[in-house]
Amino acid sequence: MKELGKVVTDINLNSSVPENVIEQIKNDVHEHRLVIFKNQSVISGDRQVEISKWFGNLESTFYKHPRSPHPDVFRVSNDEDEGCTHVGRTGWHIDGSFMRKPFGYSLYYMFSVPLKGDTAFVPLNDLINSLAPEVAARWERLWMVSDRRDGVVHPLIYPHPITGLKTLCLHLGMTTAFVWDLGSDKERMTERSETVKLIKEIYQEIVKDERRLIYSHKWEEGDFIISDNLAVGHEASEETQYSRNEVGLRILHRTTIEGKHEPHK
Ligand SMILES: O=C(O)CCC(=O)C(=O)O
Ligand SMILES: [Fe+2]
Repeated sequence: MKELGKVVTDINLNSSVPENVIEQIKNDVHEHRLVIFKNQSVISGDRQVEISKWFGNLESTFYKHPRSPHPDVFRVSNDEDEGCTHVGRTGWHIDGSFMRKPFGYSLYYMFSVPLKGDTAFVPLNDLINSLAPEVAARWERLWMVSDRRDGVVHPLIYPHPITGLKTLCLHLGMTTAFVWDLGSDKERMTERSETVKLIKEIYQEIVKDERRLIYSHKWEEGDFIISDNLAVGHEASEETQYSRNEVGLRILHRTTIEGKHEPHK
């Protein structure tokens, strides 16, 4: 199992980054699924948007908090006067699973670093490879139905559009049902109780063996993370909601890049 994430210490994202280095970063994002830039000085909303554009067009579906530094920056916080609270706490997910084409990349900059408040990431291909064959075979027969917008339906397991590696389209907090065997004569939508059971099963597979598949990122001053959103699931830890008085102010700036691919088998 390849370790999740590459740590980069020799790039200053505030200086102009040469084209060939940008290409290398893009390759690294697909190969390592997370690229973690350390020791950045303050990255403005405008600069985060510029960096994000290396990866495509921004797509901003979130609530625009008045304190957001840029209309395309989602401002997440543990203080509702500073940003949106309770984000990413309803379950393991990829960003934009409610879209026909989920976001290709998510970029995260911790503008104000709290004492506690990790973001946890799980590599989805590793998760699939860790499943018992019987479980993998069942999951291959499932499609998720989003509880948002028009209730888009995505295959739970599908090949990543760029790497070709199997990945998951999931949101354990925003799935209203699953469909078994979509498009076949065995097609069937789950009832609530079966939906809940499947969500629990997926959750258990993610956290099994003392969370050995999970990388929990403890944020440090100057961290900037670019993720291959289709290849890693994530969840905001419980500590992300601890109060400002207890752990200090947490402000995360997130940008998301328009997906180019509809997940398909
Ligand atoms: O607050 C976090 O650590 C992550 C929240 C989240 O899921 C997101 O910003 O997409
Ligand atoms: Fe998220």
